[in-house]
Amino acid sequence: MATNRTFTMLKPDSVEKGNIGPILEKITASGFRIVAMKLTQMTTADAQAFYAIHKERPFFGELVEYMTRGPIVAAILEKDNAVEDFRTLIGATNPAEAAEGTIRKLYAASIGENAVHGSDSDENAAIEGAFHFSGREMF
Ligand code: IDP
Ligand code: MG
Repeated sequence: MATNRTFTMLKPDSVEKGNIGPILEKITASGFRIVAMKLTQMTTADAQAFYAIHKERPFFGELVEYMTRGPIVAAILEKDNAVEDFRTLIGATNPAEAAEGTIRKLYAASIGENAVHGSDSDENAAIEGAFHFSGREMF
């Protein structure tokens, strides 16, 4: 995957609250092109693998429960400086600390249920995109 791409998930709380449309509107209005996208649901094994880096953290079990409780929207996004610009657009992990106008400030309930995922590096964007999509699903 090229380094001008990032990976996102609109997490189960965003889907439950009917926020898919408003969040996608904000993403595309911010200049991101949708390269791949689908509604899907992670299994427990999927979430444990996706978040393996956090497996020793005290919130790991809670995180896996949350991320598997309903469908998500997974997507690969393209823009110059995609990883960094998307992290800016979503805001801090804790919505209480997220900047005004960011997706987490607008749509997240708490540090645990924080509406969206954004890759933290080009390397992880490629790994995470490949976790959810085959080459035939990327445009
Ligand atoms: P990030 O999503 O902003 O990159 P990470 O530190 O990578 O944040 O954490 C991954 C996810 O784990 C967060 O998005 C959030 O859903 C959850 N999480 C992080 N910290 C906490 C916490 O202190 N309590 C509960 N859940 C947390
Ligand atoms: Mg992270």
